Amino acid sequence: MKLGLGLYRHMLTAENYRFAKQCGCTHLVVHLVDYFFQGEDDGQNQPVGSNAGWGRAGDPHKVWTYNELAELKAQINSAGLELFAIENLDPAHWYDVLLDGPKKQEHLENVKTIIRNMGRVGIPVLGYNFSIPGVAGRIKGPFARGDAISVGMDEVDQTPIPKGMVWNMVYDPDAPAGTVPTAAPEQLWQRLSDFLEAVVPVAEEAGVTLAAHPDDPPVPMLRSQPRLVYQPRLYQKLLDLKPSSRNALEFCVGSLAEMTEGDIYQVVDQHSRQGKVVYVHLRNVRGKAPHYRETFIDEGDVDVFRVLEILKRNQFQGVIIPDHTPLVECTAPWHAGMAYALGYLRAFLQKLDGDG
Ligand SMILES: [Mn+2]
Repeated sequence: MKLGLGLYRHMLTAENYRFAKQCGCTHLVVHLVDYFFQGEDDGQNQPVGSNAGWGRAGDPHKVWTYNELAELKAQINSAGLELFAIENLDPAHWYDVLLDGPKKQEHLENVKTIIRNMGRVGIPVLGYNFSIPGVAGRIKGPFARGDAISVGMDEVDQTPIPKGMVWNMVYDPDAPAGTVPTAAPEQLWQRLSDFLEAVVPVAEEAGVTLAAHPDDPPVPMLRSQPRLVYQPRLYQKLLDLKPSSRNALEFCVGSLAEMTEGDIYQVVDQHSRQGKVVYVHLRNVRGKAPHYRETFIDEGDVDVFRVLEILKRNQFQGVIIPDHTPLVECTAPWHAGMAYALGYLRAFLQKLDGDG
């Protein structure tokens, strides 16, 4: 098991690479989508946003190129770290895959191009979240120990999504008035199936693994749109839709633990035994959707050491990252939160692995 850190786009700096290295990480998971562009959040916490979304999506005509990915990888490697995964696609590049819109074929080609570029550069994993509303409808507050600012949920926001927005980001600010029509759950599964059918063969050829994040927050409807993986059993449905070693999971322990069905330890065991866990978002949480709070890693409902023991027993070889943490009050709240979680995880990993 390897320890890693997830970095948002604006955090892709030499200083943060050294921070990760100093905290004991060997691997990075990077976000190339700028969730904070023209948004309300300041980039010092995970994006939360409002009904207006996180911010503006990227440039629809600028799919991530071989050169920029190669340069990013070189910078990370020169800091003594491995670039393990790119997490999330930009809504600007694939909105009509999610919405089944007129540009669907073009947008599937965008995803294929990104996967081929990643394969050529040698970035092994693409994390994605197949969701119309995306990560939306959560609240921020002093929910963690010592009133540390964290994220949670109290009620399910069913405000319809305005046209021009998907995955909680605005891809077309000039879209006509109106809202995105509610899809039927079967339609959404069909869209996922179309996506996997088109993209998995390319991933197989490129040597890139697709890793699916479950719904965050895990509720069956959000912003009047159906969701895919809001209970643990639906993760298996996603895998069964397109059996391939390149169709796998970005395994979010926090989101899975927030689900009302299933047992988190059984879910960890099932998918790590299958070899379907590519990388792990490891955070803690108190409560179940739609009433839960993200907590410090050592204070929620999840026995984190038990999760790590199961992963170890099933010979999980991938990367573990802290996902989100509450903000620790000081001059660098995000970094302090991550350093705290990384130290906690590293202690357990050393104990389990005898890994110096
Ligand atoms: Mn997650």
